[in-house]
Amino acid sequence: MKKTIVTSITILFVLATLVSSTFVSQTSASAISSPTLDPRTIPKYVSQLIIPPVYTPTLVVDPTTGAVVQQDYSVDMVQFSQQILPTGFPTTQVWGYAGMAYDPLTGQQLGYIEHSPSATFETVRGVPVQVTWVNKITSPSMFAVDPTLMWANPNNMATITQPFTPFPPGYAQAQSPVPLVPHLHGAEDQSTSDGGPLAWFTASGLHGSDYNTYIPTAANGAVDYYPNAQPATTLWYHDHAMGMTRLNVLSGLAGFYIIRDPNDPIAPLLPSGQYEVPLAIQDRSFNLDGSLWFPSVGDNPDVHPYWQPEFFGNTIMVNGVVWPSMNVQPHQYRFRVLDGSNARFYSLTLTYQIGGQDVLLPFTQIGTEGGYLRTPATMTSLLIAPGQRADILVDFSSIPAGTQLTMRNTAKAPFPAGTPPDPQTVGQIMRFTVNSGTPVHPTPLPAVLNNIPVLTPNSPARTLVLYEVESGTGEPLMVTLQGQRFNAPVSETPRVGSTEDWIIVDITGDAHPIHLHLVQFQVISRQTLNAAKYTSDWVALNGEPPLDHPTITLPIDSYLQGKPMAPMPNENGWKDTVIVYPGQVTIIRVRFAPLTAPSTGPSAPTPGINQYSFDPTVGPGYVWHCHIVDHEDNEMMRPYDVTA
Ligand SMILES: [Cu+2]
Repeated sequence: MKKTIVTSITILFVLATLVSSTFVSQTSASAISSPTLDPRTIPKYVSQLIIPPVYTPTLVVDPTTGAVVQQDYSVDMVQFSQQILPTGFPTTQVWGYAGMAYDPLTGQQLGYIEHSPSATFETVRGVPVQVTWVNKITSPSMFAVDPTLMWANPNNMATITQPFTPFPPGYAQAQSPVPLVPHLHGAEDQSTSDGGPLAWFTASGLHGSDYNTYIPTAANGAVDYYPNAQPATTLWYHDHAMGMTRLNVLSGLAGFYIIRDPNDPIAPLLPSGQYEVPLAIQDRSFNLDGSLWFPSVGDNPDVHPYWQPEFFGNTIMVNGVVWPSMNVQPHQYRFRVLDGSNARFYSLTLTYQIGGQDVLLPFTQIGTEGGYLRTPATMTSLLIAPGQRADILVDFSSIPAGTQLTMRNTAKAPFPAGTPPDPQTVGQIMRFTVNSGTPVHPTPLPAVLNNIPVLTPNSPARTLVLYEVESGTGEPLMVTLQGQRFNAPVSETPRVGSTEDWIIVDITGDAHPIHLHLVQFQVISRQTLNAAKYTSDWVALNGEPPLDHPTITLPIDSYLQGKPMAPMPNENGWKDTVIVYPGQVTIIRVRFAPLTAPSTGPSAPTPGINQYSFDPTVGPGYVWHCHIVDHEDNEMMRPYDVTA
């Protein structure tokens, strides 16, 4: 049976190849401008969910006490094939991180594991981590590198001019070698280990201007040091190379990084072991041969031959498997949810049927990007944006055995005003089936999970504008922060120890998940503003972006409408990525000090005093950016420097 399926798919693939090559010779754009595998032909819930393995560290032990003082890892970036589509469909060539790993449930050593999303780092608060990252990608980029963007450009290729070359083949000088740089998203780390966009390195040993290595290593690698002093949470690691992040992450370069705290009073109350599962949700599109599809014709092909403002896949993948199924016990589960997609937001629900009626299963969010929420938030729908994590508890203990629950998505793309998801495809994420067994009901949680301190600004606020530059036909040409290009002089130079309000004004048409490196921050408020008037006055003051002068601030006060809105209940914690809505002002409070610093008293951080275990003013500095990686790749990222 299986063999028959393989054969017929192979025949289909051969036919499709013939058809598509015929098209390529005639109209290359139409043949490659849509994926060839219809997602409605992919059976759902036939593959079991895969739980990523865990990297095996080399433990550095204090010879006197025997205590583990550091965890060392060696992780490669490699290309391999993976069964992402259901059995019987072709495998998919992907990139991923690879290293020695073990099965988290059995503890069994699995050897050298290649998977995407890749193995998880299981780390301990207070035990620093050192990773030797090695770029072993010797094949060209799978997708069209757009050399008209500001990008890594390892070959220093000259500016390209029209007529642009269609992809494939694209520009050989841009496709290879592939610059990569792993970034640990959400980490408190020195900028020399932060994996900034210009710290890339290639398999052939070429380096970006910010390339840095904590200790000497091979030229195709870099060693990063993560102090791991911050509270227990779910971080993730992914590629961050300049102007190529959307391609490298889509290729598969992402994974979880979990920090656990042995003194965490909440963790013992939570589901663990087989009941604790990371879920990386990513959208993808496929060709009939199983290969990943990515657009290679730009929205404004006269300016950017390949760049599109957002990639939305037509298929949902969880932990590297399309539309997986998971059998669960009648027990509470802890899911660490990551939106690892390029641009797709998700509004997630859990539905099942009682008497032919759809019923929503409520669940509880206990944590966000920086750790536990102040108080648990019970909800029936979770909104999550690219880059964000949500730690949720789902109780299956009162659901009858045999019940099937579907995790669905209702978020429009682009968010919030785009197209509703097709209920038959990207409107579905995964399925849970409740096994029979003795139900185990959950342990009640305390009312307060985390004493999130109240921060008080001790430095001036910054007003920061999100501005999209459009062509005459209204198509985006670039998306900017403050109307500035990435390589304009650094304008954000917060002092170490300061607490600042960042007043983020979104005068684009879309929501943007804004992420700051180094810090976790607090969401203070959102408020509507008269965006049309603010935009016209801002442009009258500054001119049309991209600007060639420092941005002149236009105060928001006279444009505000209505009342400020409090953060959502699931935003009452430390966050590193915040959804900024169009036509709104979103205020976040950012403290350039360790998460563990007190908020009051003589030890509270003050401007100019560094409380980190490292010096954040040393090195190439940090970035803040939109985590729609397609935006980040086209100017929606700016450097920022922490200053003494
Ligand atoms: Cu954006």
